[in-house]
Amino acid sequence: MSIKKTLTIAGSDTSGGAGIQADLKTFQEHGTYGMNILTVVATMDPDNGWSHNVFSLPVEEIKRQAKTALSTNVDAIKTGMLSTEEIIETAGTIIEESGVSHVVIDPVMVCKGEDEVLNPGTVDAMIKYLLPRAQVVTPNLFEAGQLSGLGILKTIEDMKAAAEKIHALGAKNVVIKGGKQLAHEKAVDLFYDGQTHTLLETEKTETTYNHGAGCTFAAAVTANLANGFTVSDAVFEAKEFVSAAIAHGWKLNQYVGPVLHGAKGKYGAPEVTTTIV
Ligand code: PXL
Repeated sequence: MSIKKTLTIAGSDTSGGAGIQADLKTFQEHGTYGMNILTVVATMDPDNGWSHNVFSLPVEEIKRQAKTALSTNVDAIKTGMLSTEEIIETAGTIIEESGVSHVVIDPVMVCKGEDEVLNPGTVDAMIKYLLPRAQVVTPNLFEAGQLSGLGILKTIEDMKAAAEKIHALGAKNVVIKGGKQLAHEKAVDLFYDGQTHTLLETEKTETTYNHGAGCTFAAAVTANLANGFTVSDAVFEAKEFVSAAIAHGWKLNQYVGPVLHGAKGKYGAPEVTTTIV
């Protein structure tokens, strides 16, 4: 059996927990061969409360990377931080030209701890260029509220309504990560395949060391699809994988605690239950 090739179009998180670092570590843990097209370099200033700076690469350089990566016949593509409308459009074109059908869109809009949307206009660009090409889209609560136009989502019913709107925008499968933010006793995600709403639940982990969880989840879905899983099996395993990674999150410094990407392989995963709602 040949090794599957997984490609992420995303930013570098210099602190190593999120971005391409999370993606490549997660691809490796799933036995796939990881590659990347770098879009931005994110740095954090220790002299200024770890505030983020996002440096975008020129689109020409992004296209040059795409030519390299796509010459290898990749099996699945994931997107992460895309900082401008032009970069989002470029990512959409790269996906289209790749002919790859396993496409996971993680619609990153903010970094944890930062509350500004990356750039006005990026939400509309994601709707136009990325959602119609998504086999799976993995917004968090905030991102799902933005993409659906429903604003702040508070309940499972809100999440269901948002998932249906995002599906209608062209994404074939939608996973809304409620995580521990939702007022619910478990850490809950909602999976919608256009027909059925399924809740995936785990026990909440009381930790703030969860930096990179979103990227890790989407990367796990991507690798699972490359490895031939069905979408629902890919999402279920990704929930196990990220729940283990969060449960073993750790303190990198006074500002940030990343998830432990390799936790499931080392320590096993918490139980995930599914319920049709
Ligand atoms: O977690 C979102 C995220 C994605 N990609 C990059 C990041 C971050 C947050 O820090 O730096 C590159």
